[in-house]
Amino acid sequence: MPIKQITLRKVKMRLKNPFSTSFGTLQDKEFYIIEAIDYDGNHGYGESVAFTAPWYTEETTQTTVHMLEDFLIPILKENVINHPDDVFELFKPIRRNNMAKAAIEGAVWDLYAKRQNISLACALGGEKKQIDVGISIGIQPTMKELIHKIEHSLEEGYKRIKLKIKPGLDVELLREVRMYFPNIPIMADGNSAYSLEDIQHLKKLDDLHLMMIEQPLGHDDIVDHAKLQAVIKTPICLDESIHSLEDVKKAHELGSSKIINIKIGRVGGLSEAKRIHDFCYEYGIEVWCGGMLEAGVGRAHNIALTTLQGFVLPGDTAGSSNYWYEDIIKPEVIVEDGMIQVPDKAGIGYEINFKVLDKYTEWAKEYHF
Ligand code: OSB
Ligand code: MG
Repeated sequence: MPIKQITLRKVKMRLKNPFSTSFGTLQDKEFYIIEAIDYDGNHGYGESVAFTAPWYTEETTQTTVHMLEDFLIPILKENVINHPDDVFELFKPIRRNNMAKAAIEGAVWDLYAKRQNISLACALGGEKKQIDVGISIGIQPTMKELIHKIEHSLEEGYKRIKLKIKPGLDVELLREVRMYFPNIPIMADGNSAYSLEDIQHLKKLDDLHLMMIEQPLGHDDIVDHAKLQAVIKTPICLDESIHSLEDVKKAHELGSSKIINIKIGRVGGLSEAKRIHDFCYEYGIEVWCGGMLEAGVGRAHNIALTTLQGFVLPGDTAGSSNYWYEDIIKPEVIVEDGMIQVPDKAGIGYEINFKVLDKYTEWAKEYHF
């Protein structure tokens, strides 16, 4: 799979609505689009997901470009790649920096699928033709706005509602939401805002029949989560704590969670994401695809991954219009009746909308191999 050129683009796009979590508010998304070009004129695309500040994981947009330019692109240049899985192996000597690795590996996966003239979903072994979709709603300024957002999301057909919580805006808030919507599928995401000292408080969540509570405790913890899971009925889902298949195996052994949120960027790419999926499928651990407020390229990768059979729960792969006034792909990702139809065209299955991409591109650089 000889690569002729890598193009790196720095992109900045404003979200329609600021997104607030227990760790802060995000208004502008800055990311890189990586394009891998072969000698036959095929173009593969990947998108980086790290934010500008390291509050979700340690990576940032700046660490991403450092890794790409000074380590990862040179490794691709110096080595022969026969299959996208090789990229993960080649990047192994570089510790962590999973989001930077995933961005470039994603471009290679798309290129690989396009060279075979098959969809990325098919290249990964996914068979679903449509996927169920949920929506993640950030912390809202008032209860009225939150209820309004939920109503709107239900009208659009989203199959489960994820609400961000933080100390002071949790049990009471969810209880009130439950009074308005007694039966809808709701889950809560704590984004590591709690500790074991909150155990009595978190136990109160059990009365609210939530689908799950996502990452309530430390961003790097699996031990305390196991202690919490032992005393609450609500299933725990790990997000921030999972960076690899090894992490999943250890969390499973300890009983730290019943569900795993798989994010391609957080685990270092599609190859590892697929391995995690395969392990979870074998051991009966439910998985779903998480989101990082991606633009169209990253979203397309998430959709392809979700076609694997073990993705039994709706993911955070909402439609383009939930995030952007205009997306960098065409067609944009559309959610109908809470589902996305998986494109069957080669690779990610969506065209790049260069008119939009160029508009939001701050700079671009080419690396000739
Ligand atoms: O914890 O899953 C999270 C967004 C930014 C950082 C972390 C998270 C999220 C989301 C939104 O929940 C997911 C999405 O809609 O892309
Ligand atoms: Mg989360």
